[in-house]
Amino acid sequence: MPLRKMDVVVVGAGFSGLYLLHKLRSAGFSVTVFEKADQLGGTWHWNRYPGARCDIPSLQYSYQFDEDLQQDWNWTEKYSAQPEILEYLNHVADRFDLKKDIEFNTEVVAAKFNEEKSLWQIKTSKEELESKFCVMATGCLSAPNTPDFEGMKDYEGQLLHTGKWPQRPVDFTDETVAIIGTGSSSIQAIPVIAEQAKHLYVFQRTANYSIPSNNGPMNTQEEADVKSRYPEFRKENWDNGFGIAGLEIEALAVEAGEEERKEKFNVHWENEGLGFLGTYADLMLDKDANEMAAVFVREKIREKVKDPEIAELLRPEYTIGCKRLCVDSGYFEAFNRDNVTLIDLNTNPIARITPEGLVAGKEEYSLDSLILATGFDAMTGAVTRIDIRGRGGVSLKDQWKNGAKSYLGLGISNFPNLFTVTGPGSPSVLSNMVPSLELHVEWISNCIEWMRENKKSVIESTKTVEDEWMILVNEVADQTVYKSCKSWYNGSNIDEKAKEFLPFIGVPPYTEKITQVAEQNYQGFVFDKTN
Ligand code: N01
Repeated sequence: MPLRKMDVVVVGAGFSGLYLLHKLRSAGFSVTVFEKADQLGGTWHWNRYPGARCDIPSLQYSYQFDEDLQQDWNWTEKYSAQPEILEYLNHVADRFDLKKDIEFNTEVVAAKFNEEKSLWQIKTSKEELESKFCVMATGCLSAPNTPDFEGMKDYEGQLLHTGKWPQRPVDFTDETVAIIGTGSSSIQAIPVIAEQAKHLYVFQRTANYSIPSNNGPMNTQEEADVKSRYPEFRKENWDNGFGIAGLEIEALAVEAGEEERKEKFNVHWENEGLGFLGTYADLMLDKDANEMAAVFVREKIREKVKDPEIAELLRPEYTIGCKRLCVDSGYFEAFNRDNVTLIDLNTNPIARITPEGLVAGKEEYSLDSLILATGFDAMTGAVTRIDIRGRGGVSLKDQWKNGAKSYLGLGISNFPNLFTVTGPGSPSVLSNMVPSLELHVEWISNCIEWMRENKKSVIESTKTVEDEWMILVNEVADQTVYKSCKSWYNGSNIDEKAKEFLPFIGVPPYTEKITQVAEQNYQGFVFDKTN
């Protein structure tokens, strides 16, 4: 039987995949989205842990490609919770009739570029098919990192990962629960689980900085103001370094007086969440300025946590922001509860998981539920976990073994007609993800349309342009404090991964660059190279 053929295969039905489907289908291409889950949503489908919500205000963390959509949809909170974001994505899918072209429960397991036919041979969990283009809309934080603790497979209680949370309700009432990890997911989950569980043990390897979200019901006046000028509002946000509203682009902490600085930090602490890092323009550029912000937050932690020994353990020492900053609703306060215990893994390392619980230091913990909040193989994991083979049968996983290289986070040499949305080398995780992925979707869709109009069949990046681009990515990062600690931005959380800084810092210059590349007929890319 002949294989099914299509113009574009999209992998993943999250924010990116949905918009890709809408955009490419509207341009007249045949498109199928493959989604391994039984429903759409991507990140917002998998991350159903208690307390999961966005940490960029919903008026910004939402699509802007359709003015009627952004006018019609009403968010109920400043930072929406996971169920509401999932409802929004379902609304978008229904509104633009997307579900009919999404195949659920279908995992893309392999993709091989056939050089003779200039086609991608795609293997899913159900069939083989052919597609001219393949777009990886697989997300930056979607391949869970599951540490291989000794004895894990023998654990007999409930084992959960925040990034792969079950769809059924999980009730911790009367349970003894342990959570390993204190990143954003854990910081959101802990206050909620603490209210339910009989006892919660928090196993911390590295203390984290977190800013209060001061979340609450949507301020309808603010919403009306934004909606009255939505396009301008979006543009203003986009024009600053991280694509998020309210960031300072001029004033410097090192030039401000102590009182003035403290007051300004306080205003941002109380109102801006992640935007705390935008209190001054030099916080992520200058170590001294950064330390001023870090000292301010450490002092706040000390004020919030009643037990001075616990406060000390919760006090991060490294550069603020070089690990992804967290935003919380009552995280530090949760440690004032009698039913929450903090365990420092540096002095009490996990020796093994047992059938009943775990052993850390000299203590054995008997548990009903064990939660891994241990993060993701970020930015590359979702792509390299698929067996993708390009020219000459080269595997993407091998090509990226010593560091992921990509031209603009969009194209990879040896992998023709394959695009990544928010790939390594683009601002992605150091920007507001939704406008960033919209930018990429539009760029990719316009590129494929341009190829159709200009009778080009195959587009690919070259090693030279991607080497040059990744050098620039690192040179820009070298001018900041981002590389000064271990983080998933530089692969430090995954042992076997190259320790390379992957996001491009700076939304405006990046946007200008990719716009220019497109205007100059996709300068840097090669078309219809003879094999
Ligand atoms: O993962 P993380 P996350 N033994 O990697 C620890 C986004 N997000 O799921 O720091 C013991 O940040 C690890 O310790 P250390 C957001 O971008 C967004 O929380 O490596 N501990 C760390 O404490 C975020 O940054 C929202 O020493 C181990 C934790 O596990 C990203 O997703 C909400 C360990 C992992 O923290 C990832 O967040 C949630 C081990 N073997 C997440 N391995 C929004 O609000 C790891 N750890 C939109």
